[in-house]
Amino acid sequence: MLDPFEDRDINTMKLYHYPGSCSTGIHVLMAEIGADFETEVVSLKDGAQKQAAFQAVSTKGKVPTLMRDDGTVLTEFQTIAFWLGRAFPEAGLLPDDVERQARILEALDYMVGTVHMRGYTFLLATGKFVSDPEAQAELKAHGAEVVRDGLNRLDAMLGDQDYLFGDFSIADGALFYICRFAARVPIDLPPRLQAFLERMQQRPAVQRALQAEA
Ligand SMILES: N[C@@H](CCC(=O)N[C@@H](CS)C(=O)NCC(=O)O)C(=O)O
Repeated sequence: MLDPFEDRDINTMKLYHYPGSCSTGIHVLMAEIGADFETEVVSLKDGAQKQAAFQAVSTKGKVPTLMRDDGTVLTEFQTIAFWLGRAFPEAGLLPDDVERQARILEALDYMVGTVHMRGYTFLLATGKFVSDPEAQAELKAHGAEVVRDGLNRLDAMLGDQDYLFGDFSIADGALFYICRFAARVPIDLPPRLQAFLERMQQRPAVQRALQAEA
């Protein structure tokens, strides 16, 4: 088996990602934290997630995947975001208060587990699930409905705030990629989410992450 720890300084975190995918949300959070980290692109379009080199890191074959500075690996967007928030408290991306933490995790789960997995995935990767054209059309319609409903709910949650929970938090990493995915459908973002997307793109850390992905 290939050794993912070989030839690297295991004191540096490493984000396995694919530009423009959901892993951009974690990339942005890591840039905001400002800690040292390396990145490695897992080329999803070439099937690298299923190949031995990345399977040696995570048999789930998904990005984002984070190898931490002790060499242990974390998967799942919400878990990585929560760990980053707790492990780097000085960055202020996750408030201490348990009620606020619960609400942030609730929003993260909704964005990743529902809007992404049951919305965008059914809409944009329909062929992974069904081959019959009629069933595909039904699944796409279902995915589109979940995405539209999700964007409207998130727009209402954001309201007149700059970020989903007032101050910038780990939830905004997920909202950022959820908003970016809309252009792929394409679906117009509700106005407050469009303004959020533009606000995010003005943040220096977000610009650094996007430049690194370009
Ligand atoms: N539940 C995982 C899902 C992540 C996920 O679906 N990532 C996509 C990119 S947006 C992926 O790696 N797809 C590769 C594949 O399914 O083969 C999470 O929350 O991190």
